[in-house]
Parts: sequence; structure tokens; C-alpha cells
Amino acid sequence: MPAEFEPHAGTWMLWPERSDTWRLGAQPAQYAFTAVAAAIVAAEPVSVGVSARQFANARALLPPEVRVVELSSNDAWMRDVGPTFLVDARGRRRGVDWIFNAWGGVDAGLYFPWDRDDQVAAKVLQIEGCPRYRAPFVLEGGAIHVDGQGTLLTTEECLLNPNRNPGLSRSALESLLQRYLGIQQVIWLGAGVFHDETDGHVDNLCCFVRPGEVVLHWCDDRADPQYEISRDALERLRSARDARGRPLLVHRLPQPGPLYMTAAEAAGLDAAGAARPRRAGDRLAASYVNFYIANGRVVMPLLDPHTDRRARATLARLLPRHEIVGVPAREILLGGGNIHCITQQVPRPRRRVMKA
Ligand code: KQY
Repeated sequence: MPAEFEPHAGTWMLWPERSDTWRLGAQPAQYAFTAVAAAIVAAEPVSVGVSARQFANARALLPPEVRVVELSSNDAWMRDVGPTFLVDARGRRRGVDWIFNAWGGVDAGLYFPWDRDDQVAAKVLQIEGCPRYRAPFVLEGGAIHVDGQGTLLTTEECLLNPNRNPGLSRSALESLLQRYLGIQQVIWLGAGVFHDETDGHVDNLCCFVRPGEVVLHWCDDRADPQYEISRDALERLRSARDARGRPLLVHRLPQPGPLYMTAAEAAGLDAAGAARPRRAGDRLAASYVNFYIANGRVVMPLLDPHTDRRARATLARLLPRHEIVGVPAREILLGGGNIHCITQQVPRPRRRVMKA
């Protein structure tokens, strides 16, 4: 599995529509997703999957260079329902289609049904002309990050959660990740960001910026529940070795806020359909780590005027060859994720080196 910072052929997204995830009939979220697509399409091709009902609206709002494709889904989290792309030893692209259970299944998941979401990866792979491997276990793309050299980051809170794969042990999961993604070393963090409804997706907590270097969501306030979570992750990262035996250099990104859902925001949501209702005062799982690395460009969420500038400066220092583009992302955050969660990269196939 190539790392996100390796060259892309493009990016896939989905169009937000459901009114129990996205307030005010999803219109503010549609503007935010449009801004994300516009920021990415300046760097690489973007395809957006849209329901038949929303097709004309999405086509009118999205920049003309964005390819709009009719594609049904239950919500708009392409990171989690889309395929995980691989490049094989001969440089050809393939994709893994994980089982999706709406982040926890009938009892603990975020909505029901999720059957259309579970078909998204197969449809994207068909459109991309890539062979598909259907994996026999539940996983979401946001639950993993890789360095492209055999190392994978994840969290125990998510992958070992009984609401995903109750019959699979840590070592069974490691073997499956080795088999499906070519991973040689799994680095287990403990919990994810405080109050993250995905059960602690790593893509909100920590990611690679290059092999051997990660960036971690950080909180300095000892009274905040996030403090211990980030501290524990830091210790685990400091004692970890990657697939090539290197220690990791850990950089920190400041936590925004803490941010909470306002009464007006909660009032704009439809209650019907949501298995887990959202309420005024709910703490939002806000994190700058939920950025997306496109070709030569990082698209980062703008979340809090007190911390946005510091977060942008950190990313600019860590990824000096990338232009850092901020997109106001509170409307995406209100849905429970952020820019990384709504995007999925398609790697560029590698050129084969022909022997003379
Ligand atoms: O973290 C992600 N990859 C997705 C967030 C999904 C939130 C569902 N409401």
C-alpha cells in the first residue's frame, strides 16, 4: 500500500446529503465539500460520487474540472467506504474492499442500513478498472495509516473493538494486514481522539509525513481527557520501530478548541435515521491531523482562529515541498470527521523498469 504522500493519479470523494448527519439539509456541508474538492482539483483529478437525486445540484456546485459520477451511498465518508488502493510488484493497481459496518454494526454503529456504503469500494474499483480483493473482515480506511515501506499505524480502540471483528485477535489482525496490504510492522496506539464516534480512528490522531516521521494530535492541558490519550500515544511512538527498524521522529500538532456543538447547529439536524443523536454541547473530535496530502499540496482543516495559524506553520515546516491550503471545515467536523475522512487517494501506477 503506497503512502498518501506518494504520487497520486487522483482523489475520490462522495457528496453529503443525509440530513441526520449534515445540518440544514446538508447545504452548508455541500459548500464545505465543494471547497475541499476545489482545493484538491487544483493539484490532481477529483471524482465525486453523487446520488441520482443530488446529481444536478452537485454538478452545479462543484468546479467543472471535477468529474461527477452517479454512485449511491448511505453517507459521504469515502476514506472509510472506498477501496484501499495497492500497487503490486509489477507496478499495477489493485484495491482492497473491506467489509463496512457503519463503525460498529447494528448495536453500536452510527446508522442503519449501510448496504450502499458497503458497495462503494467495488463500484469505484470497477470505474477505475482495478482488480478487487474483498477482505473477509471489517475495516475502515480511516483506521489505518501507512508509510509505504511496510509500516502501519492503527489504534487498539478501533481495530480491537468487539464491534468490528469480535473473533479476531491482535495477531490474527496483524496477519491479515500483512496479507492484504503487505504490512510487516503494525504500530499499535491506544485510544483515538477523545469523543471520536469512529471508536478512535488513527486518521484523526496520528499520521506519517514521510517514512520515519509522524505527526501527533497534541494537547498541553493536563485537565483535558485528551492529554493522557496523546501522552500515551507519544510514549508508544517513541518506543516503536518501523518495518525497517528505524525509530520514529514524532512531531506535535496543537489541538484546536476544545470545540463543542452549538444549540443552533444541533437544532439544524434531523433526528430520524441517526442511531446516535447529536446534542448541543457535545464535544467535537476536532483535529488538524485530519488533513489530506495531494500532489504538491496539503489541504488542511481550518477549525479555530486561535490555533489555525500554528497548525499551518507546523505543516509547512514538516512538508516544505507542499503548498498548505486551509479550508474552513467546521461543517465537516459537525458530521463527525474531517478532510482526510472524506477523501481517498488513487496512487499513480508505478512504471516497470524493463531489463535490457
Ligand atoms: O474518521 C473517519 N475516517 C470518518 C469519520 C466518520 C464519521 C461518521 N459520522
